Amino acid sequence: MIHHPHFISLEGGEGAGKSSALSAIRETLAAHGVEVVLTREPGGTPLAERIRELLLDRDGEALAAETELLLMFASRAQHVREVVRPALQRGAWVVSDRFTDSSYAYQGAGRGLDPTWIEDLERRAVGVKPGLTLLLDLDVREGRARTAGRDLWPDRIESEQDDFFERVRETFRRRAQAEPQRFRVIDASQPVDTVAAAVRAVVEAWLEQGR
Ligand code: Z5A
Repeated sequence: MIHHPHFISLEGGEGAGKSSALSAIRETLAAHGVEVVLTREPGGTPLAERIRELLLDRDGEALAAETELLLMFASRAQHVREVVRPALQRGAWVVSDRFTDSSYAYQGAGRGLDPTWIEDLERRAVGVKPGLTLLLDLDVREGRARTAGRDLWPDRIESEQDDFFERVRETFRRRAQAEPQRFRVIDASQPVDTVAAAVRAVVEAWLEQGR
């Protein structure tokens, strides 16, 4: 498993504020004159975006947890080969809105699937980890309150209950504790500008460390 220093992922629960954090990461990197590829999961390539539609469609056939996990990894395998690796190989930085940590949190803890199965898929189908992962940590109810007005038609995963999202949050936090060299946890309950400043400081420190 390669930890690539130019690969950054952003994780967190619903409504944690990933959109403005992504902008802060992109602006900080761009100010240093590097090429930045912004991408997301599930998705990031035309085929992976089609898989995303299957995954989030709340009106379609019910998805078995195992199907959901395998579709997440089908999307990721394509994304890694078509976007992530080629960009890293040409010297660009890649910033992904979610990556494999989300599968441990949502399909592992949320759906109750065996994490050793996820580890195996990660090793065989992905092979790369972000060097840096920013976790926007936020109380579940606060996050859901933020998106309540926006999500009049919540997607399949957003329609889950609070206990599902509590397990997701707990797993992100445990993973961050277990890998402090990769994760930086940011308190996402702070005002938008404060969160953005914290994100910029983390990325600046990461760039400095890589010099
Ligand atoms: N998923 C999975 O299950 N397994 C996997 O392996 C992967 C993903 C990769 C799609 O992801 C779903 O796929 C996701 C996990 C699952 N499902 N869920 N739930 P997504 O990233 O597209 O969906 P999301 O996480 O639900 O995105 P989101 O709800 O849009 O969250 P966000 O990007 O963090 O939210 P935002 O748009 O930046 O902010 C939400 C609102 O809060 C907005 O009105 C902001 O103005 C407001 N906001 C933001 N920051 C603040 C602060 N600091 N204070 C007050 N208000 C704020």
